[in-house]
Amino acid sequence: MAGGQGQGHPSRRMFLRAGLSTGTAIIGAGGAWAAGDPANQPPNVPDWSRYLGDGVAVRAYGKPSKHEAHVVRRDVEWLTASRESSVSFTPLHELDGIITPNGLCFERHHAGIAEIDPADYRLILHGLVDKPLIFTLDDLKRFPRVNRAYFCECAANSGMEWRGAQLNGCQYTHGMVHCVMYTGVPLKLLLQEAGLKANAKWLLLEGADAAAMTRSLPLQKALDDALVAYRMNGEMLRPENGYPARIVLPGWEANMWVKWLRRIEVGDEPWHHREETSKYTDLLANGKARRFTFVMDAKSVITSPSPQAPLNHKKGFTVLSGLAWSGRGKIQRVDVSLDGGRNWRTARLDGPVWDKALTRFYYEFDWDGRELLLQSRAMDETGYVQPTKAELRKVRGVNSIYHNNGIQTWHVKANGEVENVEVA
Ligand SMILES: Nc1nc2c(c(=O)[nH]1)N[C@H]1C(S)=C(S)[C@@H](COP(=O)(O)O)O[C@H]1N2
Ligand SMILES: [Mo]
Repeated sequence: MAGGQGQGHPSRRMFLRAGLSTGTAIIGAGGAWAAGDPANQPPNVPDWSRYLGDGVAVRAYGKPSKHEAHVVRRDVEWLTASRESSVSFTPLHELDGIITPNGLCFERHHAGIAEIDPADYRLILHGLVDKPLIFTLDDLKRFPRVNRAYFCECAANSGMEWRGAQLNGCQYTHGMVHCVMYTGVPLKLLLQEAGLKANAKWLLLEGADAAAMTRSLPLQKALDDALVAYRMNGEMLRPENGYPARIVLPGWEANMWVKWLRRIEVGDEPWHHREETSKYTDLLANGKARRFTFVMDAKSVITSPSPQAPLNHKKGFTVLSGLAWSGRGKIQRVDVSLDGGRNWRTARLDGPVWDKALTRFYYEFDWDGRELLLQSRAMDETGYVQPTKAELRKVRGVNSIYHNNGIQTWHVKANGEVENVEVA
């Protein structure tokens, strides 16, 4: 029967084509039904049902459908001084659930991606310890390991929005965050193996990239929930995310999540390196810079609709979706406003609500086709409520870049287009 139904029933197929091309609402009301090739649509037998497909192992490492080729990390030209010291953003508007696929996790490097041969990989642990140690990757894999999903957010996420609405899309305004399931060794176990001296208080974490990125870490966090991770979402870390091992610091700013981790020094005070003095500090209105702002406060964003994910129906049942997270624990509630913050309704959390992980929320409503000013507001289990941008500026002034967790507003126009705006 390879001849197929299309050829066998020409009159019927022509009728459907004619019906669709005149725009008659045969099925549904949306424009989406008119799209595509009617020859492949019911009741016809589509092309892809007529031939055998690729066999197994032709695609030895699976990739997304070619129709999803637009779902990629993107950068912003004016933020890209050089490829080696730059950032690419997670396409949040194209994703659902809470886990970020490995190939779509935003990347931020200061000196490009270090290409490390795992056979040559070494992690040195020294300083105020009884017994300095050098671990190979195999050594790390012989420690008891844990699996935990955590969000990782650059402190500069939304930083370009501090003085006003700027970038048109949640990929750019909020896409310096990802959430994957890490497999790794609790850092505490490595420190126990080496034995801490009584005066140990801080650690220095150093990367093996050409930037040798370094940050000071309070010992308390290291003994609490820090991991030396080597897997993300089951497979080994991607080179761009620190292969073969990186530090994971749940809820803390991503700059401290040193990738390509090569050295941990135990000391009794912080080192005051570049990334914690010149960078990753917040200049306040009084001219003083706030330092060591480790924790990422509760934040949320509506990922759809959003500027890169406009509404393509004119009114009716509409699904609003977004993400919320907090460096202080679990998300307790997310509220959504359709009118720029005048009225709030409680969104529906769906999927696991995990400690310091992205949390997915939905709000379904009947859109009357009029303009909307969409906002979301996260609350975490400590009772902290995500502030408005105005509230943030009142406390922090306008000189900041980092730690902008203000409420985002999307303006949905009557034609379904969406724009990044601020409401007074
Ligand atoms: N060794 C090293 N670690 C690093 C960096 C770096 O440039 N070198 N960048 C930091 C910054 S600023 C961020 S935001 C995160 C980004 O992690 P990701 O690339 O996995 O998203 O890594 C951090 N760890
Ligand atoms: Mo960062």
